[in-house]
Amino acid sequence: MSENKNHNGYNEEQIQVLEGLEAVRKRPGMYIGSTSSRGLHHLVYEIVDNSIDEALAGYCDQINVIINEDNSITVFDNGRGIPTGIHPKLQIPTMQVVHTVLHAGGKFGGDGYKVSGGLHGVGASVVNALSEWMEVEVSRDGKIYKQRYERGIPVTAVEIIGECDENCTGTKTCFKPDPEIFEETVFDFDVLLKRFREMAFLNRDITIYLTDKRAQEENSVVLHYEGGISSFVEYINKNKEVLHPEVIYFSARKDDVELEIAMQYTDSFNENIYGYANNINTTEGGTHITGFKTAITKVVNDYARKINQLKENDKNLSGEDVREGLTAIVSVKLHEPQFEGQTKTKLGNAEIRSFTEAVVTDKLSYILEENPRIAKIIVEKTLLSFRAREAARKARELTKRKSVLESTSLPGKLADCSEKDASKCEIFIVEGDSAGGSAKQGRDRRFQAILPLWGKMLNVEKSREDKVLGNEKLSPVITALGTSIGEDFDISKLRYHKVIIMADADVDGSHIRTLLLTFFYRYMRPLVENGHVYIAQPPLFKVKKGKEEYYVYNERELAKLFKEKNWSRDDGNITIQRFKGLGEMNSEQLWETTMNPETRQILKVEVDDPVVTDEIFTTLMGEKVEPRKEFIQKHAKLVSNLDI
Ligand code: 28F
Repeated sequence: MSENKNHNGYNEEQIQVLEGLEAVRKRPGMYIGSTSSRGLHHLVYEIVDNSIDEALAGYCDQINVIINEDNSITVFDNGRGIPTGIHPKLQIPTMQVVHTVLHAGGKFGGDGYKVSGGLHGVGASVVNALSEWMEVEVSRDGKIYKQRYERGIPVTAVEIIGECDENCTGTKTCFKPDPEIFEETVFDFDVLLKRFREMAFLNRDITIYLTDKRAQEENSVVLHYEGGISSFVEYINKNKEVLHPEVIYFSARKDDVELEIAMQYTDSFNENIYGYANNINTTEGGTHITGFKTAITKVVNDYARKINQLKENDKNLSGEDVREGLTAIVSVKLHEPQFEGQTKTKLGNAEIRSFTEAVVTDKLSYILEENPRIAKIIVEKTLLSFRAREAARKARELTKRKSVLESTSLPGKLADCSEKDASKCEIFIVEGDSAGGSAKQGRDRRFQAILPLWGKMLNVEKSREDKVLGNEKLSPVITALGTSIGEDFDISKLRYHKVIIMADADVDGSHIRTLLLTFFYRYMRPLVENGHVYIAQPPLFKVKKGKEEYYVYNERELAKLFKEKNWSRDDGNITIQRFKGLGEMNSEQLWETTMNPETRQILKVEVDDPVVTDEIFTTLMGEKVEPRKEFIQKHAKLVSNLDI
């Protein structure tokens, strides 16, 4: 510790620490993505990641996460416990360094598996800076050490508060997110449950205990899956029709790289391939996914030829054909992951591509040889897809003029806008001709296009691409957006950067909205992932009192209006009109309340977790009725005005 201190008694290092914490509190979004509910839950992941790192290093197999009554969080593990000795360079206890120096969390340098990488690796010091208070207890060397911080600044020294068994070691961190930073400080049990269930699937040796102490009856779950990522595939497929009962699993290790793959085919038409690098969901893919896809296409083609299902001069089955209906987890653990891409979720390590390709080629071909029954099922499924795609292609060739993808003519029902710069344009996809009519009248035709929906909407969850292209309700949407669908999807051809679904606030409206979202998610996924899809929020009520007129969007706002105005519901001259359908508003009202960018409220559709999203679409739109009934029964309790 250098002696020279500035006037308020801080030395060089301490000033650097204070500046670091200050930077975090000034721009928290730079460190945890946002200060919304997503950022709030990120704090828990950062702390738990440190326990996971300790588990990946082989020293911890139990992690406890507790949501306390005051919405503070307690996490503790049975690892070695953060070292409490004086840090050689900074001359303060290492335990204090880990929690006050930015990015000091790099506890293993290059020689361990670190969950943290990219956005994920901000470490405990950022959580500390964004917490009203944090208390850390370390048990090691037979003693219990404790330190308390407030908004990142130590308010006690590292003190010994007790003794413990020599072999009782671990780290316990309690923290309360700072309401000065976070708009929302209430944790969502289900959000944490989904994430830690995923962690338990990905790390079969770890048990995660998640407890919610806020409700009357304490809610606690134990997350531990012996089957690891095979159990993960079973979990994802639980509401799907699987084509072969057993999950295909294989793994390999070379130097410090560990690769695990689990896969199982279903009768659905979409593919669900999830990649992970050091437990981080690589939503933008990367070299492990490329290697996997290249290899399975080759192996399935070779096997199809071997059993004469593909003749000598037949062309190869495409990757898309081979992956139709496939659920797979590709999990790789490596010491120096390079995360690339917009959201730092694309694995860039080149050596992983060839490694994955070699392992899959070697292991999967052996498994197909040893299991001809499963192999035959896979080849048949792939051939089915190939033939359907050929049929769709031929249908397109034959009806090229009319085909929805190449036709230059836009759908007759589209009222286009004059602006040509797509980034300034919006398209409202409107349910029903009457609403479509008033939307056309009410809109600003410079940058707002209207496409009224008509005809029978298709549930794409159960349909292949050729049916989708031919559907009279969807083909105008495909043509109007201009991007094509599936493998041909090209976001650069998008004609409107806001695609706004405008449907009635009733059951039919919700159904249309869900069917459209299923279509966008299954056949135009990048449209959703890049944040182009929105949901219009028409007002639910119009409240009139004498000359005064208010549009209100939900029950909560209605109650707030009455409270602010000190009105009472049985006040005779007040009238409350409930809008059941968009058609009940004239074009001015529709413009003012739902379309005018200055006054409207639109909801951006965001994909938080692809595994959860797939599960919801499969449950709500898939073949099996039972899971849908369970889902509705479970969630219907929470819905106030459920029209049955
Ligand atoms: C509830 C949150 O933070 N667990 C942790 C360890 C263990 C070690 C460690 C952590 C900084 C630079 C090393 C112990 N013994 N749970 C946690 N468990 N950090 S955080 O080291 C951090 C030091 O280098 C640890 C030997 N090596 C590492």
